Amino acid sequence: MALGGKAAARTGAGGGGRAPSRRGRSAHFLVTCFHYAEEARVRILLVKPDISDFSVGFASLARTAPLELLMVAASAPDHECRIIDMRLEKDAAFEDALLDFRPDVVGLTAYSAEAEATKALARRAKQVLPSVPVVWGGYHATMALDDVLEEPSVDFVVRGEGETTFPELIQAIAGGGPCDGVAGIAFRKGEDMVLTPPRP
Ligand code: B12
Repeated sequence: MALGGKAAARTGAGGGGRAPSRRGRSAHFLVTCFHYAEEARVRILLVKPDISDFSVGFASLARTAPLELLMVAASAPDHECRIIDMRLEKDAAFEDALLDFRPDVVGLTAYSAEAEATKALARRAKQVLPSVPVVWGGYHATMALDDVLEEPSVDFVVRGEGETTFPELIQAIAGGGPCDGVAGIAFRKGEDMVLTPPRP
C-alpha cells in the first residue's frame, strides 16, 4: 500500500523557507504531529453479506445488528471504518461504497451459509479496486480456512476473535508488511498457505 508515499509528500509540504517565529514554530510542530497522526489512518470498509433471497433460517425472520463488524470497527479507533450492511442496501450500493469511500482495506464477515455470497463480494471488490487487500474474518473463515483462502480475491483470513488481531494486521498492511508476525491470521505466499500461531 502506498500510504508511506502519500504521507511523505504531505509532511514535506510544511518544511523549507524562512525560519518560523516562535509562534510559527509551534504551529508548524502541531501541523507535523497532525500529519503523523494522519499517516497511520487507514480507511476500512467492513461488509456484511446478504443471503436473504436464499435463506430459510433465522436470517429470513429477522436481521440482527452486525455485531461482529461493530466489534471489529471498535477495535480500530485510530482508523476510519465504514460498515455496509448488504441486507439493507441495494446490490449496487457495494460498488458505490467502494468508489465513494475508496477504502484502503476491505473486511468481510460470513457465517458458512453466507460463504458463496461473500466470495462474490470479494471478487467484486477486486474488480473495482484491484490493489486493495481483502481481509475475511468470522465463523466460516475460522472453521473452513481452506475454502476461504482458495478464493484468489481473498488476501488475508483473520481466525477467531478479531479485536486484537485486526488492528495489528492493519498496522502491518499499512506499513507495507511483513504480516508473518501477526498472530491469528492466514494468507497465501506463492503456492503455500501461511498460518501464523493462533491467538491465545
Ligand atoms: C448469538 C448467536 C446468534 C444470534 C445472533 C447472532 C448475531 N450476532 O447477529 C441469532 C439467534 C440471531 C443467531 C442466528 C443464526 N445463527 Co447463530 N450463533 C450465535 C452465537 C451463540 C454467538 C454469535 C455472536 O453473536 N458472537 C459475538 C460476535 C461479536 O462474535 P463473532 O461473530 O464471532 O465475531 C468475532 C470473530 O468471529 C471475528 N470476526 C467476525 N467477522 C469478522 C470480520 C473481519 C473483517 C474480522 C477481521 C474479524 C471478524 O471478530 C469478531 C470479534 O471478535 C454463535 C455460537 C458461539 N458460541 O459463538 C452461533 C453461531 C454463530 N450461529 C450459527 C448459525 C448457523 C446461525 C443461523 C444461520 C441459524 C439459522 N439456521 O438460522 C442464524 C444466522 C443469522 C444471521 N446470519 O443473520 C453458527 C454458525 C456456523 C457457521 N459455520 O457459520 C454458530 C457458530 C452456532 C454453531 N455452533 O453452529 N445466532
